[in-house]
Amino acid sequence: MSKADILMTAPMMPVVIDALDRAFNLHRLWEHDDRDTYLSEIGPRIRGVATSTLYGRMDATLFERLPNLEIVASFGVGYDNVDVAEAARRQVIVTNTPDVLNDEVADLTLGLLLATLRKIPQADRYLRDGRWLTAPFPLSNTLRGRKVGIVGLGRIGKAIAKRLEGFGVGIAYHGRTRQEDVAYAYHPTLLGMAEACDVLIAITPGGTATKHLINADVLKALGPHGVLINVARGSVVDEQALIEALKSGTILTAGLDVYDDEPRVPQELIDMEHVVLLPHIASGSVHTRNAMGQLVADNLMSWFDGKGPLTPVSETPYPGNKV
Ligand code: NAP
Ligand code: 8YV
Repeated sequence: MSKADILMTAPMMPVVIDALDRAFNLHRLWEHDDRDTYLSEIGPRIRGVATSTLYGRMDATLFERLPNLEIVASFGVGYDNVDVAEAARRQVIVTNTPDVLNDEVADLTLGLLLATLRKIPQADRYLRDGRWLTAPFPLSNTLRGRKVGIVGLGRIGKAIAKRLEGFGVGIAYHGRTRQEDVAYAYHPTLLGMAEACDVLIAITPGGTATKHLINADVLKALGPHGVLINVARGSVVDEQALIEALKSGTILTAGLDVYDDEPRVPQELIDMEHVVLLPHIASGSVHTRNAMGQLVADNLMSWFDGKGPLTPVSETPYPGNKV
């Protein structure tokens, strides 16, 4: 039987490229300077796409060039890089990489929270600059006595909450629906939760539904002792309002892993000594990225073996899959 033609939109890890090279005719879009001519030539043959949240969007224009597309396997649990409405309209299945990254992202979130409050990167810089030789590092803020509000108590949000339990802090959550099987305090409004908490951790999907969910009003409600941790998507926070809030002392500090226009980060944030900025690394260990990559390959292989997708997203469900 002939192998299916798969398009990879940007370079992925060797685990994915090797697996797909073995099982399919793999076409590497990024190796072609004249993308338009290349797509005209191979587009009609393409039945599957492997794409990533890291590079470009799988948008309506690209769907248009792939008239026989059956499945898009996206690397990452968030899939705001894929126009899922367009995929659904064309009856194309979209898959993501849920669960295999929950613990890694939750570990990093706790690390970022502690780094932000206890000023771990600043203390490291202090020692390297030789400043310890003249005076001890100034005392820091604390996690002690705080109440943490999780914005989005999903798979990763729950893994974060479980870790927070070990730190002995209060835990609350906000989402569109109350979850009957969890004991944490539910806040039907984000404003209400921000008023009741002094740490917010954002871990929702990106996209239009959550755009600027955390805005100037929410930051004001969080207050001058408040800390924002964003490991969701840059779009979830009004970045300009956050910069203003950090400058004016409306909130105390922030720890960010994600930004509006990655990999570009506003100079105003970079210039602030009291915030902690990470380059979108929450799932970025070799172990977890390999597991995510394997799931991309497994979704495509399962589909072309006639066994259906393993992890289709809810907007493009597949009979027999529980999404
Ligand atoms: P999930 O299981 O689908 O959980 C998403 C949560 O967000 C749900 O609890 C949902 O609750 C809530 N939510 C959705 N829309 C909302 C809205 N409009 N307002 C308030 N809450 C909303 O997803 P997950 O696997 O935990 O992943 C969550 C997200 O984390 C991903 O989509 C991605 O954007 C981000 N992420 C980032 C990194 C990183 O490297 N920084 C890594 C992994 C994931 P309701 O349905 O009740 O509203
Ligand atoms: C990855 C992520 O950094 O899974 C997600 O939604 O944001 C991260 O795990 C990203 O997907 C890499 O492309």
